[in-house]
Amino acid sequence: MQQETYLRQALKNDELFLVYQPIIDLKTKKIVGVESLMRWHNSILGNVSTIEFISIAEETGLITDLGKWLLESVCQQLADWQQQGIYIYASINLSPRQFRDVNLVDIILEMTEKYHIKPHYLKLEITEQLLVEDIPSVQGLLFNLSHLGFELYLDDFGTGYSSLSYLRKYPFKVVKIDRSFVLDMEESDKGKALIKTMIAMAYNLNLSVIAEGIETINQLKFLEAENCCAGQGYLFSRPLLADNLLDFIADNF
Ligand code: G
Ligand code: G
Ligand code: MN
Ligand code: NA
Repeated sequence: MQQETYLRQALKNDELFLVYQPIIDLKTKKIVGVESLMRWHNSILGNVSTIEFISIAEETGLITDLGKWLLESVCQQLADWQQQGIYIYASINLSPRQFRDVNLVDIILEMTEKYHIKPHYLKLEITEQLLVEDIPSVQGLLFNLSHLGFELYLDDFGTGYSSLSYLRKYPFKVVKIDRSFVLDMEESDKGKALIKTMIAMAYNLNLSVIAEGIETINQLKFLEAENCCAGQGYLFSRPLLADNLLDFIADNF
């Protein structure tokens, strides 16, 4: 397993970096936040797909170190933006495996405090995969984080088994409608009905909604008509390097 060996050195060698995909308020059309996405470029392997190296990191436990690096990098970036008067939030993706580390809350607190970032500016994206096993310590961690002010976003919403009970049981603030639903929406009336229902349900539960994978004007118009609060996707922007994000913000803030 060659990639694992390289991944172990990636942190030391400064081969990981982050890109940020704008999250847009669909009413004002302004950027309100970004989703942070990890990238890896190795001189021998080239660009390794994120799904690929994240899954290696999960299997090997390297995800713990990657997670620390991610938190520090994002907090540093948020501090940098705030110094420039740019107050947007950043979300990060957390793997189930990271919740096995009881220090997760401490690390999040340590990094946000080190860079003077208020919890409100760091959103935590988790998937149902974390919740299926129904582990008490996980529930404890999630409530802990939520009470501290770190909002929980349910990622890939609709793709798992029983999202509805999770919405009742865990302190989510936002559901992120998976891009497969946004894609289906244009294909069929059933697809449209599904999105409508998901948005209405979220609002009835006092949750906010972010639609993912918006690629066309038609998708956007439909989501606007359903009062979907926020969205992200190639129609607005691909994930960007921090420098390029500044240009995007200059036009959309
Ligand atoms: O845009 P992208 O190809 O990066 O996303 C691929 C997948 O990898 C998505 O499911 C995304 O949630 C996940 N992912 C991206 N960055 C991170 C990260 O920093 N940590 C974790 N755990 N997952 C990530
Ligand atoms: O699982 P998660 O939702 O975290 O993954 C986000 C993934 O979606 C990333 O791989 C990101 O690059 C990708 N993505 C973001 N916007 C779009 C889009 O408009 N279309 C497609 N096909 N993928 C997108
Ligand atoms: Mn995500
Ligand atoms: Na998703």
